[in-house]
Amino acid sequence: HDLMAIHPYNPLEDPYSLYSHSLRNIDELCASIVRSHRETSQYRVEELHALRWKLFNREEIQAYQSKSVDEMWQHCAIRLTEAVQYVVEFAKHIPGFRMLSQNDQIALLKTGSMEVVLVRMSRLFNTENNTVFFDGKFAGTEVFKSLACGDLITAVFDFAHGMCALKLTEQQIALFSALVLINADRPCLEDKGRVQRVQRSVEFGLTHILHRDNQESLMHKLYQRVAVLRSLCSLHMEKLRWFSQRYPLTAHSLFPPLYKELFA
Ligand code: MHQ
Repeated sequence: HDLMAIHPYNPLEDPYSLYSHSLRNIDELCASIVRSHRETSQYRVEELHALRWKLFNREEIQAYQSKSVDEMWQHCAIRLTEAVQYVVEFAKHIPGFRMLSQNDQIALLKTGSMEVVLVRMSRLFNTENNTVFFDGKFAGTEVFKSLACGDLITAVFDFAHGMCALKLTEQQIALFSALVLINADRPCLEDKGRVQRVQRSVEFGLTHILHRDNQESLMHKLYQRVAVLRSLCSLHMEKLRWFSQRYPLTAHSLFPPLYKELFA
């Protein structure tokens, strides 16, 4: 598998083993998830804020719009795959993730990595002008016109807008991303019980920080966002099937191997 190298099991590193359960506290769990998010987040929020004024100009937008459908799909598939690779790194440092079987790690990433990319995309979103940081500048929906999937782009931008409205802190985004990924209800899990234990600890961590931030009412809103994420991902899969039927050669030979492994 391209996805990751398996790590040997070490009970001392397992936050759910008898050794460490009583030692590790919830603050430590949250701190490692937040650290992992920070170290794999591609761009820091302050960095993005400083770049807010950098918009694509008319000629640059024109250049994206005059790309062929398959050229633009390939381009976005590469960008999306880069973002997924950072999410894989993030996952590996969620306490408990590496103690799952390799098959279960892959099953969680197959269904969850795209969802986490979309959660993270809201950090790159400017609600003032509905643009997202893409290829070094802020891009509106018109930049993605030649993908020929306007409904998906609109839905993705709406989702980012809705996430921004929640005004989450980086810590809340980190814990929410971990919760999106570690979901015991995903299909094809070998050891559902083990995933459930990790999921409960992450849930507990998120509850803990929301309580600390005096924002417990966010929990309900976050679970509503999860339902939207599911529908966005099935729309993405639907568009990919449409694209692969039309442009089988591009989909087969020019898409990144990891993109094919995850979504094909
Ligand atoms: C970047 C920021 C970024 C910006 C835009 C064609 C295809 C593979 C899928 C994001 C359908 C389109 C894109 C906007 C759709 C899923 C596209 C539309 C990381 C990548 C990311 C998040 C792009 C990912 C792919 C998105 C969501 O730093």
